[in-house]
Amino acid sequence: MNDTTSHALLRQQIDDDIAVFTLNRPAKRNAISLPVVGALRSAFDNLPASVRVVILNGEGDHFSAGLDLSELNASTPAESMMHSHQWYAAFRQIQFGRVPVISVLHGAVVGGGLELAAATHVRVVEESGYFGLPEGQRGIFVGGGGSVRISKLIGFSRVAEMMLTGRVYGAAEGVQLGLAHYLTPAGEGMRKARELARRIAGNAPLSNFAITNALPLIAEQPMEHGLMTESLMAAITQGDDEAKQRVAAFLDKRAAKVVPS
Ligand code: 1HE
Repeated sequence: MNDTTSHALLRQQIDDDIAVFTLNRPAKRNAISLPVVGALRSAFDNLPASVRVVILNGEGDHFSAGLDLSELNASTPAESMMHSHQWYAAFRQIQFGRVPVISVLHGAVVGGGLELAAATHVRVVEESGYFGLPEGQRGIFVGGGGSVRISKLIGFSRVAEMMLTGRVYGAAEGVQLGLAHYLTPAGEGMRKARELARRIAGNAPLSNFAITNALPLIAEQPMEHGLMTESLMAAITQGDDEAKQRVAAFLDKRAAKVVPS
């Protein structure tokens, strides 16, 4: 199947087992409005069963300028809180959905754009990419899960420093810190993401699910709980027919060995 949907806000291209979702609001630097949040949620809620990996990128010169600041005018505290909860619901579908998500980052990856990137599992940044949290300058606070997710990536002290001083990290620095995993030259991010997506799609789906869904929960658990959860997840994945076939293939010398890259 090769299905391209030119949704106004989120373009969707589904090519068998890999879906490419593109934030498509370049005139506003892919600022994330509630309709964008809704489009993301709907796209991740309705992933076709054939899809094994999603790649998320942004149209134009920037991945995302973050929260659509025009939505902040005239909202009450209660409305603002519910606004955040709509982001949480959508980003939950990204982080804890059925399949791994790779983001391709370039240009501005700031505020809510960085919060969105932090909900993805593998992050590729092109050399034009830069990371910032200008909430302090705007007189607001993170509200898309960043204080939780970005703090888990780089530690709350660095998040605090970024927000307090408006410091912007370049692409290479972002990789060193753990904001992204791979650095590529300009225009090469999608090629790298597709290469990674092919590898991820080649894994057993149950292993991928355990990695994206169980691992972050285990990291939060007290040690003995974590070990128990791990052993349960290990038993479930190992009991799956696909695992048995893959292990047998290795023992019969029919499967690829681990090779240094
Ligand atoms: C926007 C937004 C936006 C651009 N909301 N409209 N995010 C920020 O504080 C980042 C604000 N944006 C910028 O700093 C710059 O726009 C960029 C560095 C990203 C890009 O600069 P540039 O020169 O390419 O574009 P521009 O001329 O600034 O913007 C083009 C248009 O996009 C312009 O609208 P126009 O109608 O005048 O053409 C901008 O107003 C519009 N635009 N960014 C609304 N963010 C869940 S809580 C999360 C909290 C946050 O994310 S705080 C961080 C918000």
